[in-house]
Amino acid sequence: MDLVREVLKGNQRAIARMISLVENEKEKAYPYLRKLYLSSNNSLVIGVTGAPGSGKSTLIDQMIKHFREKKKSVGIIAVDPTSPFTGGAILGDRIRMMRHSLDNGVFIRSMATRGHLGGLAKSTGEVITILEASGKDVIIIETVGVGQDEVEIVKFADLVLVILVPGAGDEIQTFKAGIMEIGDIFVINKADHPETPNFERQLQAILSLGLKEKESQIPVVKTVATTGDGVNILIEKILNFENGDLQSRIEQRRKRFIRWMLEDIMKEIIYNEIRKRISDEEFNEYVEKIYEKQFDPFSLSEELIKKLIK
Ligand SMILES: Nc1nc2c(ncn2[C@@H]2O[C@H](COP(=O)(O)OP(=O)(O)OP(=O)(O)O)[C@@H](O)[C@H]2O)c(=O)[nH]1
Ligand SMILES: [Mg+2]
Repeated sequence: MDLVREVLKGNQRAIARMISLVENEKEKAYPYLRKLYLSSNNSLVIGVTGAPGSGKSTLIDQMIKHFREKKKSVGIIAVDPTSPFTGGAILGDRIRMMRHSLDNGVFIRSMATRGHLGGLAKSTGEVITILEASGKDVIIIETVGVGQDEVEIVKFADLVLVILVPGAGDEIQTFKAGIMEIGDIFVINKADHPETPNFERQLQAILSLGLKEKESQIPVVKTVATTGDGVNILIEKILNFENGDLQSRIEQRRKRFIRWMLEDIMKEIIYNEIRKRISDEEFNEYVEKIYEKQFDPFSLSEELIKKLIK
């Protein structure tokens, strides 16, 4: 199978194979990624973040339905930051969105962060590239917004939805400042909860505090993901965002994403080149020597890189 051609055609199996290649043998994936990158169009990348159990997956499932009705194809990446402990959650996400799995215009993939620094699933950038190349109009990244690290992920999205639930008033007060800052649209999900009006007032008050003069109010949308109530309004806001005067912001974000990807790829290549020159045995010896304080890791890394450059 010509992997590149099939991915570009949107062949589901080819997309899955390409992603596995990226996850398991990144170096082998580079030749494909080069071609895919240049053939990819710009998808709208939406980050969805919020506390565990706030209804992200249920909401995304509803969003998929609406985008499909508008004939937009959708790719979903569910990033799981603490994979060994929430394996069940991944399964839950899959099941929740399963009804779309026979639809050729929907591709769903769960990814574990595998302890990568920054909490970012190690290959999220590449997976976005693959999904863009496959012609997906919209790409949705689901991530649990528990800490600063996880928040990093959605920074690479064009648009970030922060999902909150009513009755979490204390949570709002102590909410990681970062998560409040990155939200482009705030969603109060589980709006069937009686505390909703009260919670909305609190949220609006906090959001308006952070506003600079002349800045327009950040949109707040109420949804009940289990029934789909309010999701049409959310979709409208998202599409307004894309078509509105926020193009320059999206451009800035995309350049930031490229910058990050470039750094990540360069690190990966340098590390791989060094590892090609050192056996596992030798590597373990270095670890031992650093442990015994015969070496420090800083000088050793520098030395290895210098050797490589020569
Ligand atoms: N009452 C009510 N329940 C909801 C709503 N949305 C989601 N739920 C329920 O909340 C639970 C968690 O939903 P998920 O969609 O799995 O939440 P999540 O944020 O994806 O969870 P994690 O991925 O584990 O962080 C499920 O039992 C849903 O049925 C809602 O609007 N109202
Ligand atoms: Mg989920």
